[in-house]
Amino acid sequence: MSELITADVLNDLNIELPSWAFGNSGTRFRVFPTEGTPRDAFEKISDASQVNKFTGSASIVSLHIPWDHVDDYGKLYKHAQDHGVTIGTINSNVFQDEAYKLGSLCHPSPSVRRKAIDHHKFCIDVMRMTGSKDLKIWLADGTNYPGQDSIAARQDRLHESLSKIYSELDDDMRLLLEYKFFEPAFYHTDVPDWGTALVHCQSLGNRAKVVLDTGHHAPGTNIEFIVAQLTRLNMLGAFDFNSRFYADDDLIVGSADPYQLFRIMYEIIRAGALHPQSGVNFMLDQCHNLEDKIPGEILSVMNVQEAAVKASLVDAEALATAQQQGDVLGANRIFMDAYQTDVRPVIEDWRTRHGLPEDPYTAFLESGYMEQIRRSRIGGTQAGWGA
Ligand code: PSV
Ligand code: MN
Repeated sequence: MSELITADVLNDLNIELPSWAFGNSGTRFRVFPTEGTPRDAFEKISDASQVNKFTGSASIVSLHIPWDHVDDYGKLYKHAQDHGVTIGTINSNVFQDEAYKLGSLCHPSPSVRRKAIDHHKFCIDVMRMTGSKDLKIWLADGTNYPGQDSIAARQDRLHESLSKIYSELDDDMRLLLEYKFFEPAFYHTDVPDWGTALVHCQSLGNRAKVVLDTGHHAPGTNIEFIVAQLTRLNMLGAFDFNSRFYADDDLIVGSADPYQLFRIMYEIIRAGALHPQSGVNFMLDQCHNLEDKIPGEILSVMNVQEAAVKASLVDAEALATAQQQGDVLGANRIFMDAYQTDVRPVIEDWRTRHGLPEDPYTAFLESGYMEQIRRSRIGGTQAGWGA
């Protein structure tokens, strides 16, 4: 197989980086700051552009509003351009204001729902100012105790609120709805699963799509099945990639279960969804609680690159034949053969051909950028949750 393998599938791969991965994060027990952490969205974008510079596969940055709120979005847009990246998805944040204690778009009070809808209108304005075409909505809405609120009424309120937001979008903008099975709500969550997200998206219109965050499922869930189902319906709008051992751990993608990442990428490639025109965004949604953030993002991009190349090696013809013949083990061996191939040499070759360092991680560490930001970013307030 080795003479035939190539990493050219990477020509199609463009990963969106979350601005918040460059800020401080932690658990509810402690947020440990790191030296050189950005103080604002400008510095986050500068750091994100380093990931693209060294990997060649990450030229889009996703913002979270109000975490990334700035006075002049035109200036931020220009700053991104000057750093060779574009601003991608705008994430609305309706989970940190005092008013949202009992929810946002599903809240029992019309005035709180109105406030949350207005925040989304503002996010749409930010999209217009930054060239973004995707509005991503993840809600912390839900309840902690049975009987606390009507599950059904909350679904009705959700539909009504989402419809109002959807009607504000320009014709070339999309609404991406993210599901998560629990947390921060512990009894029920208002958008807990892909079925609920799908039902709401379908009732909104064809510019509403589902977001799949790999950390947002019960342990043991077959995520690649969901990918296969949503891609066949043309309803998968975006990924939030990360890795987990227990709950929504937000660890570096591919670190806990590289084989799962491979299986997901296989479904993506099989469905032709890796192509930039497919409408599926590949975003990372990670937190770097202990490790340095930029190297953490670089390693994440490298892990996705590796999984994509491996997945592209599955011999489709041989697999189809084995499947038709009911050759259970033969089919599985074809699949595993691709996963077990060491693709690092062909990826290094792809990088060399594209003027990139063979090992982006080491090249970045040797570039002096970390030392420079540690030295220069003195004072101010480091960005983090709630910043
Ligand atoms: C929620 O857990 C989530 O996955 C959503 O995408 C948020 O916007 C993101 O994390 C950042 O907290
Ligand atoms: Mn997410």
